[in-house]
Amino acid sequence: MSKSDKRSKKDDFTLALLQSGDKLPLQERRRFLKKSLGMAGAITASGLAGNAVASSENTPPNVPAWSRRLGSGVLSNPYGQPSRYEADVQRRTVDWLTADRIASISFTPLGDIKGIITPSGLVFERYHAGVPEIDPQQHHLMIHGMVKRPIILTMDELMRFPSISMVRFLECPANGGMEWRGAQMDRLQFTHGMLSCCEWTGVLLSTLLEEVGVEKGANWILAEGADGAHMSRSIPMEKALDDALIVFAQNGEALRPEQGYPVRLINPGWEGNTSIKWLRRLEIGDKPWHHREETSKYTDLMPDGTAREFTYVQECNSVVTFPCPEKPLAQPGKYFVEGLAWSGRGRIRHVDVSFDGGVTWREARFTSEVVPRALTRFGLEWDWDGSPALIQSRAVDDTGYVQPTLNQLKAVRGTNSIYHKNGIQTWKISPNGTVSNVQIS
Ligand SMILES: Nc1nc2c(c(=O)[nH]1)N[C@H]1C(S)=C(S)[C@@H](COP(=O)(O)O)O[C@H]1N2
Ligand SMILES: [Mo]
Repeated sequence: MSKSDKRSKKDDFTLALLQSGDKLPLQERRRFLKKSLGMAGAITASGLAGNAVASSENTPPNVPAWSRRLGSGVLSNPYGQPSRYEADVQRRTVDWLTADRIASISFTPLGDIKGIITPSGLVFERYHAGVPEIDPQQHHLMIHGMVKRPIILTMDELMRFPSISMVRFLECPANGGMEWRGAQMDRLQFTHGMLSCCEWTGVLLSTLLEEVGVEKGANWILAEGADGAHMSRSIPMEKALDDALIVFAQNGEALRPEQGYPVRLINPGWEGNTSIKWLRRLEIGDKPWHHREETSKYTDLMPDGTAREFTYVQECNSVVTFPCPEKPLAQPGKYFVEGLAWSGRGRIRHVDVSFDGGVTWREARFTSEVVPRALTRFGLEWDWDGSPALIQSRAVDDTGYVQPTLNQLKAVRGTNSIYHKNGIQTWKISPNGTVSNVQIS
């Protein structure tokens, strides 16, 4: 039997469509419409009730305009870009948050992202003195202090060490920090978008420490950036010997300038500010440095007036990404509610979702791989009857830590903090399907 004989009736029909070049003859069209009406029942059952297709020249069974002409050729876009119809999927900033864009933050559009990898161009950006333009030929990484063989590495030399890749989230501890005293952001992008998850490639810091030979009593490492802010953080040796990574690539390509090109530190699961970008210097010492970025900033003011220092780990957190303020519900019916969960301590073990503000809970299922210290996607079916709802998610990690309610968190932390707000998020669904950011007491 030849290949063409194997072709099914359906293929013939498709072929007819392609060859007809224009509208179908009336008879064919009726036959097609009958078929699609037959399908309507199935569509309803899957929750797409009432999806009225506006008919146009490009609506099936017509052959759309773009099938009747040739497309653009290879290399019309040597570095691929998203479709222009996706132009709304972009990083955004909140102007009142910062005085100017040199020391500012832009947010990841979490509501638009699929899967668990954040495309490089959508990774939130945070910097204290703008993005330096660094020629990798002129950039070096110096490792010195309490070591036997201090070195100054070129980027080529760095890349000759054995490298590894890992998918890990990166979160600024200020994520959600504008809402300790009440809800005020009107998009998921702004309530939780200081968060991304990439595949990072680089050399384990432990590999480089072996190369330089750490002296006895050396327990801390200062990481310093080459940007105008000289962003510097003290990293305990334990983390350096565990999974700290000296990263030169992200999602399969060189780091983006915004993310620290040509080299940065990634401390998986730890507050983003410790993951020093444009890394130029690692100093090995016997005590922490108590630098500006770990005293005046990135400490947590507690209710008793003391401040917590070195609060590195990003605790277990989660958020519903659909529905969300920028993705409202069109009408009552069946939906697949989705969200993201993550924990700086390891894997996500369990996620529950509530539709009544935390009175009752239903177990969600994972819809992505469950990778330690990475974003984990979850989802569950929901039949919305059109009545008001309060949607929440609550994650548990593999240490058994349960994501707290906002009130539980405030009972311990008060409301003077900026950082490390991992309380349960509430979205309020109104009968007209709009979604708003609320806090419930
Ligand atoms: N050199 C340097 N490193 C830096 C910063 C900076 O301003 N300068 N910002 C830090 C902060 S506060 C965060 S949250 C992360 C953000 O990383 P990203 O911009 O790749 O998302 O980088 C960290 N590393
Ligand atoms: Mo940050």
